Amino acid sequence: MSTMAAFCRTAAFLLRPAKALPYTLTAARSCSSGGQYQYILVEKKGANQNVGFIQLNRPKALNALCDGLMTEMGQALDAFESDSQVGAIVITGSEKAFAAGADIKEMQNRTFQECYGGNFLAHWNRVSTVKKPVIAAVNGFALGGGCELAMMCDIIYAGEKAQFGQPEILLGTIPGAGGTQRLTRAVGKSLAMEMVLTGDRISAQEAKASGLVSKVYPTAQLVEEAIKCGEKIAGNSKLVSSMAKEAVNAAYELSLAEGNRLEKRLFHSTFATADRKEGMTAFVEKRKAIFEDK
Ligand code: CO8
Repeated sequence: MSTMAAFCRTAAFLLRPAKALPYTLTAARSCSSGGQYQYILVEKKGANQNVGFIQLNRPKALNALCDGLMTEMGQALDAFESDSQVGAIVITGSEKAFAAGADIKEMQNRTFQECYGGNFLAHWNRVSTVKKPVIAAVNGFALGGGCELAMMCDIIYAGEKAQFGQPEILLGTIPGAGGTQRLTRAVGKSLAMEMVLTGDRISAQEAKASGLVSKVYPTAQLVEEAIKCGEKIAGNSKLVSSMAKEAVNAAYELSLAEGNRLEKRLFHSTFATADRKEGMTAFVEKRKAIFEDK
């Protein structure tokens, strides 16, 4: 760590307010990111301030995912990941657009050599490696990289006017951040093929029917509902939630036998936690469990 970075961290710690404020306002963010976020709004939500909240904030470009935005997204996720108060994260956009895709203007003149040599947009992957549960609250367009960003999250809630699509084919390219893989696993081969090969979009209702999203809400209610879901998750043991997330995600990677073996090991591991003991004891004593993430 550079001397300046170390100084910033120390100063941020000393200046830290007693009650956590939105990250956009804290000295910690100013130091570690070299200024306030430019492309996203970041704060903590919920009655207990235990839901990390990231709102994409490039309204004029319909939240097109430029490199700077995704870099900031990674920084915000890193901060929430190491914040012991935060037990779930919500990512949302605006009512018009969750995100209209990777930034086409930024990509327009790129060469193969630049993309391949520089591993173009590899850092997008950060969204899918967060250990804490992440909920996408999708209003409006979720197209191309926007749809892929939503699918990197663990749960997708949609506003009733949301539209999902992988229109890369219309630009002479194909999805590059998991669209062909995650969409196929979520909605099945026929619909995924149709979307990827035609560029046609599906509605929130179709997304719900096909299993891409778990709930559909009126537009204005969506974010509040996603935060409520985040609060519910954050009220459980954060340690055990991460284990549950790891186990469900393994279903995408492993054979049934390997997945069941991993699940069993993680299940056994919960017996090494104080939270497992507390959860079962609270049930027997007919009281609400108090989890301490231990
Ligand atoms: N990139 C850059 N700018 C965009 C994008 C985008 N993806 N989408 C919209 N904008 C800009 C427009 O250029 C316009 O800007 P300006 O006012 O300066 O001209 C502004 O946003 C508003 O857009 P529109 O005027 O087009 O708004 P409409 O309401 O008429 O249309 C649409 C909305 C239908 C969403 C339309 O904007 C559209 O089709 N956008 C492009 C959608 C698209 O093709 N997305 C896929 C992009 S490719 C991709 O995501 C690949 C991901 C690969 C990731 C790889 C990781 C390793």
